[in-house]
Amino acid sequence: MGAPAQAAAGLPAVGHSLRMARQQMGVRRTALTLLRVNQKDGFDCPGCAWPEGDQRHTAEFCENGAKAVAEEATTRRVTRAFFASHSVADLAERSGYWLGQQGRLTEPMYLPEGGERYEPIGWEAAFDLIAEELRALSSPDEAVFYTSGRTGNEAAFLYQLFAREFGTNNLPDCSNMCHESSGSALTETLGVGKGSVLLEDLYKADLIIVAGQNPGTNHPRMLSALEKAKAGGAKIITVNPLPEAGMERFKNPQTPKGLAAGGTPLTDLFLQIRLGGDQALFRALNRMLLEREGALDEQFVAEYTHGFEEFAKAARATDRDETAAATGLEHAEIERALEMVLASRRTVVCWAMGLTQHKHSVPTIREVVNFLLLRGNIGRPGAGVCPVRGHSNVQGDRTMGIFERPAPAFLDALEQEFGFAPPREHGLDVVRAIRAMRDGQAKVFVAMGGNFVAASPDTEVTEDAMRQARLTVHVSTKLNRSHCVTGARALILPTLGRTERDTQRGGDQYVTVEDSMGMVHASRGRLAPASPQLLSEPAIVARLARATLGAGSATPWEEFEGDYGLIRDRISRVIPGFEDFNARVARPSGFALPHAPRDERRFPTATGKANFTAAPVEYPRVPKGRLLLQTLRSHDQYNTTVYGLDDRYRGIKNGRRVVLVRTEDAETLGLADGAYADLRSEWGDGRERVARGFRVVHYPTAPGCAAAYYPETNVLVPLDATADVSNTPASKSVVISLTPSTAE
Ligand SMILES: Nc1nc2c(c(=O)[nH]1)N[C@H]1C(S)=C(S)[C@@H](COP(=O)(O)OP(=O)(O)OC[C@H]3O[C@@H](n4cnc5c(=O)[nH]c(N)nc54)[C@H](O)[C@@H]3O)O[C@H]1N2
Ligand SMILES: Nc1nc2c(c(=O)[nH]1)N[C@H]1C(S)=C(S)[C@@H](COP(=O)(O)OP(=O)(O)OC[C@H]3O[C@@H](n4cnc5c(=O)[nH]c(N)nc54)[C@H](O)[C@@H]3O)O[C@H]1N2
Ligand SMILES: [Mo]
Repeated sequence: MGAPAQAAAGLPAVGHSLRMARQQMGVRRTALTLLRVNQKDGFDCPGCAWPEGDQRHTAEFCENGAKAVAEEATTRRVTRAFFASHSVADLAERSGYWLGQQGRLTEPMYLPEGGERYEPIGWEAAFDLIAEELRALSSPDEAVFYTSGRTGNEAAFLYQLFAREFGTNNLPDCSNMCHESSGSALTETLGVGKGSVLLEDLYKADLIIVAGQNPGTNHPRMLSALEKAKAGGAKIITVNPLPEAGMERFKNPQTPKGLAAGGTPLTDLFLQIRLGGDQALFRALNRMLLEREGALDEQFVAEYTHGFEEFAKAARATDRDETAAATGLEHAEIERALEMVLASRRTVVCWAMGLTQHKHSVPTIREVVNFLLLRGNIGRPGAGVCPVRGHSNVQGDRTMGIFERPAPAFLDALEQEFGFAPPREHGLDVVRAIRAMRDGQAKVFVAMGGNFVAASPDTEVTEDAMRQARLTVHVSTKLNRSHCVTGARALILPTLGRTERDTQRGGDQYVTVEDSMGMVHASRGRLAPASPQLLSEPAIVARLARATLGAGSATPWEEFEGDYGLIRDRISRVIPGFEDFNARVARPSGFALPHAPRDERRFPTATGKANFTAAPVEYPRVPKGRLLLQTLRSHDQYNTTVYGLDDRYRGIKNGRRVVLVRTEDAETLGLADGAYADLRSEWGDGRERVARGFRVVHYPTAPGCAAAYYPETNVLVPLDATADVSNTPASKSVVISLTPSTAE
């Protein structure tokens, strides 16, 4: 443990990324690969969903993007000999970090019922086996088709098409655990469940509020955008229980000044809020705006919105004591924020998991919308909502129909185009899928990427649920925990990554992705595949569909596999905004999807207007002697993939079992800096949830709050502790007790 860093990026970041890349790929491959990241003729960085913009640097990637690329383009390999020498029981004892370090998967592997190790299996035998299990189900709804957000648009479209032709809407995805609360809140209030700003809008903004997000680690290229916005005169308010290095100062590795000097201070006002206090904060700001003469954009409110009176009544009733209790902020701090809000004509609010993973996340994000509506900050250049997405194509997957609650219009379009009747009942999301497996109602689990058992809440419950399944199938690039905790039978289907050349009958293929701001563009891999036996994701889905649906399907699966352009033709006829898809995506920068509120101040909601909402203010109540725990990412991981054991910006080295607690709180509990403690979750359903042997780190987080890394702390997040409406696990507000213990 050392002192937390005061600045992010700069030369150390360049050094770290190159060292990590060299260890995995060697010098030549490192240079060839990294120079292709996010270039117009290259591949989309598998790191995050932050957009590229039109002017690109030769090195258009960040430290963590380089790690994501190195993780995939590694020259290490997992072969059949590896599986022969490691039983599944042996693998289940290993850490996620160790599993990932073994390298790329190279051929399909099968774990037979009662078997101790995975054995090689041919592709056709693997598809026949899945088809046989699927057809044996008493209802298609006994199958679950999960997706993680790296899957390209073409594979995602085919995957949902297959699931629906098979007969189910059971299409849970990582979004259910991620930005589902944003989608729910934005669809209801603005009519579109996506962000309303483009990169240019950030540069035009007067004020950018970054709430519940750690871009220095999770979206490092966003720091360059914030730096540029500041150069154009924008102010930045950061709302976070933790002082995060990236938001303090940024040393841009793309500029000589950034490399040499102290970098740019980004945050003008830091509001160190309590976990879960954001709805109260925005409500308080809204009340103050209502009280201030001339603060509202009255014309906008009158012309474009609905529900103002009811909202204003609720907001005027806001109580100062409640705001203080919920946020932990001084009234004067909120007043300073208010002055900055009033000085701004164009305001953007950016957020990520700090706002989406609480019980009251949906009303929190609705309150952000109220805040922006009051001053007409939707559908104006330089203003809007900016939920910053995680996985590089998570937004695109949803656009392609990966959703357990598809809109009727989408299903109508599928029916029209493909001539079958898609199921209309809603399917299972992540939490409901776990319950269904636990209760024996879902029996086959297929995952298009991801690491379901490690990413999902309530690890023990989820792992037991997985073991109840008849068959679990994972389409993966790397080994992970989900391959070790399986149903009665299991398959690992190895697939191509973004960086790799994808050659089909119709020649070399590219795929397309959509970034966090609704820009769609092509992604082309150049590296030779990690093994000649890999199949692409579209090929895997197409072959699985043929094996399962057989002559019963009129869909030309084989042709789709040979030429992804044919898939894009179909997408262009089913999904609005993709007209003339093949031609438009051939342009070097791709194209922007339409967004009615942003483009024309049109709000396709139930009322036809932008909706103000008036929910009661909620915030987590923590019993005396307990802390509120958030589970978050270190600087050296990508979700469940651990790159290394350091969290450089937070000053933590060589260990992940740590819990960050404010000094005064730790001392009250009798826990010295560096002491060991057990974390016990308090949910009250009689089940013990403990994470043992964590080191306590005295750290300047907000009072009463604690932080520890995910996925290790998913054992503490109860399956039933979810956000209202969106059903997202509340992994940023877990009530815990901390008791002294010893190292595990
Ligand atoms: N290198 C790297 N990049 C990634 C990922 C990765 O794991 N590694 N993951 C990707 C994915 S899928 C996602 S979704 C994104 C995640 O990106 P983030 O949302 O930035 O990820 P977290 O680490 O969960 O950080 C949550 C941040 O919100 C703050 N926070 C927590 N609770 C609250 C709260 O109640 N109020 C406020 N105001 N702040 C709060 C935390 O202190 C922290 O700074 O990153 C994506 N990019
Ligand atoms: N407690 C807690 N839990 C959380 C969160 C939290 O903040 N706290 N965050 C949640 C969030 S925001 C998310 S998005 C989820 C993430 O949940 P997931 O998306 O399920 O998890 P990842 O760790 O991103 O998945 C990594 C695996 O994906 C596979 N993979 C990588 N690239 C590819 C590819 O190109 N194709 C295929 N087929 N497979 C590939 C590799 O095998 C790798 O092991 O976790 C959620 N869980
Ligand atoms: Mo995410």
